[in-house]
Amino acid sequence: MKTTTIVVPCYNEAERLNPDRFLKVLQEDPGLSFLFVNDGSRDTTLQSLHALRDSEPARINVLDLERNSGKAEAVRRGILKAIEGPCAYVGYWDADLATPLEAIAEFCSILDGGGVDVVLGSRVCLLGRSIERKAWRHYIGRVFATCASLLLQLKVYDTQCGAKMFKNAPILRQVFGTPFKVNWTFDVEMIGRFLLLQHRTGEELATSWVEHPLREWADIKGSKIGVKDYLKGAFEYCTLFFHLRAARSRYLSYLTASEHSGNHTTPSP
Ligand SMILES: Nc1nc2c(ncn2[C@@H]2O[C@H](COP(=O)(O)OP(=O)(O)O)[C@@H](O)[C@H]2O)c(=O)[nH]1
Ligand SMILES: [Mg+2]
Repeated sequence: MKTTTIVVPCYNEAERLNPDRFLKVLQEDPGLSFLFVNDGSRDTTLQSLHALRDSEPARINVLDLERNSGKAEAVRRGILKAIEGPCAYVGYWDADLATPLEAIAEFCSILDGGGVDVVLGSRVCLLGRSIERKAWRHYIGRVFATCASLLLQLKVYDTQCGAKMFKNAPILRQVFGTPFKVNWTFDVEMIGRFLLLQHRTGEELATSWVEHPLREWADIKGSKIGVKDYLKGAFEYCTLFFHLRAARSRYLSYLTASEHSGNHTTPSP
C-alpha cells in the first residue's frame, strides 16, 4: 500500500477547521496521514489540532511553530518533516478545504499511473465542475497566473491553488531545503527551483508534471488575505523575477564550472 502525507498549514484556523472531514477521509484511505503545521496561531488552533490528533494519533501529527512565519515557511517546514518519514507521496492542502479532501485520492491515482512526479490542483471553470470563486479574485488571479507563467517560461495555468502533491524523491529536500524569498507567491518560487534543478538532470518538467482540473473548489469565508497582500504579491513577483534570473545564471555558470572540474554537488537554488 502506497502511503501519503498531507501537510496542512494552519494560521488562526480555530473557526474554520472541520475535524470530521479530516477523520472521514482518513477512514476512507488507510494509507493517508496528515501533518498539521500550527503557524504561531493566536487563537485556539493549537488546542483544536491537539484534540484532532488525539482522536487518530497514529495518523495525525502536529508541528507547532512558535512564531507566525507565513504560509510558505509553514509548508516548507511541514514538507521537510513529512519527507523524513517513509511516505511515497507528500503534498500540501489549505486548511479551509477550499479544495475538498476527496481530491487527494484523485491526485494519488494520477501519481500511481507512473511517469508523473507532481500534481497541481487547477481551478478551471468547466461544464460539470463546480469552481466557485469571487469574480474579482478570479480576474486578479488570472493576471497573477499569466505573470507566473511568463516568469517561469512554463505553460502552467494555476500556480496558486492550495492543493499540490509530489512523489517523495530526493529533489524535494533541495527544493524545500532553504527558506523561500517570497511568501504569498512561494508556489511560483518553488516551481522555479524545480525547473533549475531539473535543468541539471536534463529531465523535462513539462512531461512529469500534471495540472489536474478540480471537480470542486470554493472560496471559503474567513480568508486572511486582503488587498494589501495582493499588493505584496505583486511586489514579490518583481523580487522573484530578479531572484530567479540571478539563480538561473548562477546555476548555468556552476554547470559549466562543474563540467570542467568534475564536481557534482548541487548548490541550493
Ligand atoms: N493568511 C495566512 N495563512 C496562513 C499563514 N500561515 C499559514 N497559513 C495557511 O495558509 C492557507 C491559506 O490561507 P487563506 O487565508 O485561506 O488564503 P486564501 O485561500 O489564499 O485566501 C490556510 O491553510 C492558512 O491557515 C499566515 O501567516 N497567514
Ligand atoms: Mg482559503
